[in-house]
Amino acid sequence: MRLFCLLMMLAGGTVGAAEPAQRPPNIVLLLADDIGWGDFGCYGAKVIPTPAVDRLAAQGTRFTSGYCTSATCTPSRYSLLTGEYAWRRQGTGILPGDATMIIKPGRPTLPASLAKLGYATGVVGKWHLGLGSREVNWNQRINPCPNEVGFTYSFIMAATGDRVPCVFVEDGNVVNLDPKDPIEVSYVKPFPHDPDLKSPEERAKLKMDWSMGHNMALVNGVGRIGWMRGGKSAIWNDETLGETFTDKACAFIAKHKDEPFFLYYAAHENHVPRVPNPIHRGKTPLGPRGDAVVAFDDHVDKILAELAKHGLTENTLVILSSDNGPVLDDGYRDQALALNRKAGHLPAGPYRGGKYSIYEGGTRVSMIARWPGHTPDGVVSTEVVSQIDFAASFTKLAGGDPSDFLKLDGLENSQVFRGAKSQRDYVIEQGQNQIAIRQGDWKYIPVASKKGQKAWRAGELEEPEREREVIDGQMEQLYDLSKDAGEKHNVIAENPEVAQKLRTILEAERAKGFAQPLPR
Ligand code: NG6
Ligand code: CA
Repeated sequence: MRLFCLLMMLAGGTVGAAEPAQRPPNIVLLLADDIGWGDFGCYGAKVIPTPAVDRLAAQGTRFTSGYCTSATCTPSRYSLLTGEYAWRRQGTGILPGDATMIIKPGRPTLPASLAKLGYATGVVGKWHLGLGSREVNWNQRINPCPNEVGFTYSFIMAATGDRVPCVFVEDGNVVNLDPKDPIEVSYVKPFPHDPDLKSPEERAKLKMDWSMGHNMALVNGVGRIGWMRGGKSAIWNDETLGETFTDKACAFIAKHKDEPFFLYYAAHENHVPRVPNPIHRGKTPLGPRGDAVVAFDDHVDKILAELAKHGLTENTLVILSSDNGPVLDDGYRDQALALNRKAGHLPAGPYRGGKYSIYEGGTRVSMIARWPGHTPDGVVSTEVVSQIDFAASFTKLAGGDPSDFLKLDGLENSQVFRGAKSQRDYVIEQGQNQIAIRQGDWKYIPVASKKGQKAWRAGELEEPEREREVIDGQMEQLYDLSKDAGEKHNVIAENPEVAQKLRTILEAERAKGFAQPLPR
């Protein structure tokens, strides 16, 4: 804020009288969890009512080639906040709930860059980038937490809803913790008296049964990954998680309405375990997964209403996207697979694969931008937009110098939100243990590592009729997305020059840094 005031004074403005139009735009990033390209009405969903997201799209620009950087959460969010592709670094895969922080304090990050420009920077929701620098003591202030890497405010869950500890952490402190009932967390072994959730008797008592993993700690009647004990008064309520995050997001907006702010609403509704609030239950024929998308839409509506209430709609760039593609059975028996089949709902739209996958469904996600008077409204754009460029682009929009983010992977692509052509020539997509490249109409996928092939086969559970091609992962693939959006016809034999061109770019990118140790 101080720097912003100074800049305003140098520019001849009077800080106290700053009209919203004179100040740099607020930026609100609404990042869904595991919501696919095809899950919103404006992207073609027929059985999920999403009026708020659809309205946002109608008031702004809806991109059909919007990308997150990775088909799972941790690497995707790492890239979003640092502007560096996660596959360049070891230790950026899906993290347990007791992992140490993988973004080193002092590194340039998107929030730190905006905070330096005087923005209030808040993260509310799912973190999943680790906390602390050694084994976390949940009963003291956790350091580093998001506040040490650029957020001026944080209200988060440490990892995911299916990982312990199931508590909120606000500015580094566990919320509602009773010091007489300290929290202990273990990802190695259960605590004495933990029930065995693999036994039929204990399974029968669960509120939602597990299908894979998720049979360690019992919290609120649901099995989780990892064990915890203590902290009873701090345990969250799964049904109202989304509402709690929304309330905190709205409170952040209200508190900072008179200064520029960046809000990263890291939604969690659609991630397992999907336990929607009863108010959203039954809103779709898809069971908890569809209802969770409705819940997300409802929370988006509330956040947008909060902006409007304070007269901030005009001077706020709202970006809506997702951290990775969709998944149906992600470890709990919530009927998603059967109900989606029955209703004919395609969560990744026309694209193949989903979460974990190297195919388009893994990383091509919703991408909507609204900034009245700047972003063309009611437009559908085919320009390529990637979350890898958010750090550079938002810094530029905030009036800063994006050069920290331009050294390796980021591009200053902010004009794409104003209707200009994208600066991005190609995107690199990351699946489980694999990277691929899309340039223009073409998508090139190299042979997968052994680990990557294994992950591929796991995907088979979900879409047997589409995933059964035996070549998957075991040979190079090239797809012409203009004719074959679903990546079904490998045309590498017919187009060796195209394949060679893309292979060369991808190899050059790998040569710039691949699986290097994290900066420590
Ligand atoms: C997987 C979990 C899945 C989910 C995912 C992370 C099992 C069997 N599967 O390992 O349930 O938690 O990790 O999702 O445990 S993400 O969106 O945060 O990347
Ligand atoms: Ca996710």
